[in-house]
Amino acid sequence: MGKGPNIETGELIEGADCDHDLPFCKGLDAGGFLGLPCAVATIAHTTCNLCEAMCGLSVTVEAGRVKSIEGDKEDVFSRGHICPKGPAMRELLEDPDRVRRPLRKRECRTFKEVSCDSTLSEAAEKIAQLQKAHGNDSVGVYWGNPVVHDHGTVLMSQVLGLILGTRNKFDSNSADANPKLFACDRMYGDMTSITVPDIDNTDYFLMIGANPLASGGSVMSLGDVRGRVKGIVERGGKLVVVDPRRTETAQVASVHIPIVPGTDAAFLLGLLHVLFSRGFVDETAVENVATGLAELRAAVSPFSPERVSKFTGVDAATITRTAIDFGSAKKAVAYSRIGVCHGKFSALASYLVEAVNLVTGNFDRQGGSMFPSPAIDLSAVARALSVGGSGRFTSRVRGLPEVGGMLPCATLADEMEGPGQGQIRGLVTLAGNPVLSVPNGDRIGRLLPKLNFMVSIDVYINETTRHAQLILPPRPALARGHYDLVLHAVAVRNTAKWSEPVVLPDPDTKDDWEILQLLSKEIARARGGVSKAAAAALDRFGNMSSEKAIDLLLRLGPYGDNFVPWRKGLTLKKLKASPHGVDLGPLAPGRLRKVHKPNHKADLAAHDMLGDLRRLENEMSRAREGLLLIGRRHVRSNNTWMHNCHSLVKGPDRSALMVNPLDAAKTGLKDGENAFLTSQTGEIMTKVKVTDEVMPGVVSLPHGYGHGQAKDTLRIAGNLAGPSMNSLTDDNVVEPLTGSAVLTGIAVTIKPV
Ligand SMILES: Nc1nc2c(c(=O)[nH]1)N[C@H]1C(S)=C(S)[C@@H](COP(=O)(O)OP(=O)(O)OC[C@H]3O[C@@H](n4cnc5c(=O)[nH]c(N)nc54)[C@H](O)[C@@H]3O)O[C@H]1N2
Ligand SMILES: Nc1nc2c(c(=O)[nH]1)N[C@H]1C(S)=C(S)[C@@H](COP(=O)(O)OP(=O)(O)OC[C@H]3O[C@@H](n4cnc5c(=O)[nH]c(N)nc54)[C@H](O)[C@@H]3O)O[C@H]1N2
Ligand code: SF4
Ligand SMILES: [Mo]
Repeated sequence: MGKGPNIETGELIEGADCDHDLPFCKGLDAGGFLGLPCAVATIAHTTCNLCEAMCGLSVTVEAGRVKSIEGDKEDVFSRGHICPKGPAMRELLEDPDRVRRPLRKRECRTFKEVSCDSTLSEAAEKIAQLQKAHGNDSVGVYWGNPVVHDHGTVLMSQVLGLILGTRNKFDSNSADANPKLFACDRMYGDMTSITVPDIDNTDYFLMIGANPLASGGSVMSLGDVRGRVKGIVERGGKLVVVDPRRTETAQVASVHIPIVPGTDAAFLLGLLHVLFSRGFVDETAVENVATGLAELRAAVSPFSPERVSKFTGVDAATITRTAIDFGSAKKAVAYSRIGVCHGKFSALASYLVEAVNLVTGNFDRQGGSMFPSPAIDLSAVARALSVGGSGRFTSRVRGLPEVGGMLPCATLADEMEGPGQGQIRGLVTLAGNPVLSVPNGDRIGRLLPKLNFMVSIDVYINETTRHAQLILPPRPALARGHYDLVLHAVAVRNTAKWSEPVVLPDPDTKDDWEILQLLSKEIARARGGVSKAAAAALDRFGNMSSEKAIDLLLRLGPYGDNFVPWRKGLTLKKLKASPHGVDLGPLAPGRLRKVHKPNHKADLAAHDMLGDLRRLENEMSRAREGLLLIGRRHVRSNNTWMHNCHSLVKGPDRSALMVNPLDAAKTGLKDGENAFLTSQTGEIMTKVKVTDEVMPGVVSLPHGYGHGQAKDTLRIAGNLAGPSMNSLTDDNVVEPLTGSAVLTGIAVTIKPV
């Protein structure tokens, strides 16, 4: 027993239990002074969970409070790199607007604090009532992006999904990576067989629709983002960025190729055309690792650089040169991300990126595209939880396909609005803000108040959660243990790291894992029975700690000791002894392990993929008019939810619409003035920034703004300028194979206010 800090006030509580084993309590990292009381300033090591870069953080903790946060120079993956959001984790922890206790809505529409137990059982009763009266599908769920950033939430959200037994499950992946995962499924036979660029060893990196210097990298976890991206050019390699905007990444690249939004599939077909026609494809070598080469060659033959040039806005000579450089490089890799995943042809384009790597012999080899080998086998976890696969069922109203058991968020509003059996009457949101994130989010905002019941598991009262009757807040990230279950599986180097909590959790609070666990149990109880699979999942995970789950999965993983104890493999205990992480080595060839097609050969001619070429041909023959809207990310922002941190939003307004000087002149717009931006879906007012950063014909707006509606509960964000980009995007338009949202290349018109 010693002095324990109160996390809310930072005060030391005499006689509070201080045998909680946290590094900061015992001064372990300050030089092994075991047993020092909590009041001693110590440095604890953890991992930032805000983006995919997995940066190691060194956190100075004094009397239970976070004093400062820096990059952890000894972190095996991030090597000291952080961005401004890492230190802002302190503000997230201390933000007076962060929800700390469960809340129930009152008649007057404000919230009141209530006890956790009563909220959980109340939520469960309401859900069970609706499901008993109207069927399981009457309760919908929306899981958001931070789910991926917490191991407990990734696992336990699957259990809650099983308990609810509803088809109406939606997630942010349908506005994110699904096209890429779907392409991997078609190419390699599993949605979790995801290739990442071997950035540390490549000579030529073709980056399409991604801006890691702002985003930290995505489906390519990049510790030390700057070092790794700049490293390509510094060691004499070439970085080529294909993007309608001259982004932060394009500025450090060897070449920037501006492209008309939504046309990447045609650009890639042009590249493939040249690679085939100029003899860069070694047929024998490719046929050792892939099937369908002849079909692919035939399919790309109509798409000469000359033919795709007008549509893509990239001249034929540039396409030809890029293909020749790629084909001639010793080790080259193509990679695409959100700019491609948000296009109308997102799945096809993502597939063609894999094809470029395959036909040039850069698949599954050093410096090319490779499969990581994480300490926890994500594919095995996905199989065990029946995640994976697509098109096994479709949505009720529009018949859109599921991916990984989840339906497209672009049809969430339809399922809430469309009457009949299966209409959503109750909603559970988990770490998501669909009002700002989903295409035509305003429509979701109009429908949420009409629900019979809504419960949100979230840390803020924001544009979405303010409509809930109950809000269940989890512990903040710094007060819980952390393992990157998902991100290690898409990392450019194999590492593993467990992070202990760095501040003492308030004993009255629960983390996401516990909230989901208890809610699942309460629902099962209130319903008086659940499906066999759900009961089995609850049986397995319902009483386990999330730490225990990670230990188990590590032991079962490829470096674990469960089956071969004498190998003395990885366990949680061993990871705990290495607070800067454990390096498991560079990426290594993995085709035999990861390609689940006949003879472990990738499929270059999946019929639905090549079948989509006809739709592309149609699009290419259509006339285009007006301006095309694209999104953007800034290093000081994170989707919709980090604008309440003063350190991140201070300084210049970053929400303005970027307009090329030529378009500004045509439309009579001046820098700094306001303009109306109109699409088929809606109209917003925005400030204009005239800049040649964006190519002519394209305008760029960041997503994640539009906080005016949550002014009372997000006191910093609510006063920021900036509309929601998703007031303009159209929920009626989706990529047809995956139902993914189309969030780039939106036709808009603009006029001065
Ligand atoms: N126009 C346009 N739309 C887009 C995009 C775009 O580029 N342009 N990007 C898309 C992409 S890639 C994504 S991933 C989605 C994101 O879509 P969402 O996931 O819906 O949005 P986020 O802003 O990530 O919302 C995160 C929510 O989780 C809460 N939260 C934060 N930490 C925790 C936690 O530890 N536990 C819990 N329970 N809650 C927490 C926050 O308060 C917030 O409410 O948006 C998509 N929408
Ligand atoms: N700072 C910060 N970091 C983040 C996030 C954040 O909001 N802020 N969000 C996180 C999330 S959820 C994700 S999914 C990742 C995303 O990570 P990235 O994929 O790197 O995302 P962006 O930075 O938006 O880069 C996308 C780029 O695509 C370009 N683009 C738009 N349309 C097209 C097109 O049609 N074709 C081509 N070729 N390019 C196009 C845009 O101009 C933009 O530069 O970032 C994560 N990290
Ligand atoms: S790049 Fe920034 S937000 Fe991403 S993990 Fe590192 S510190 Fe966190
Ligand atoms: Mo995302």
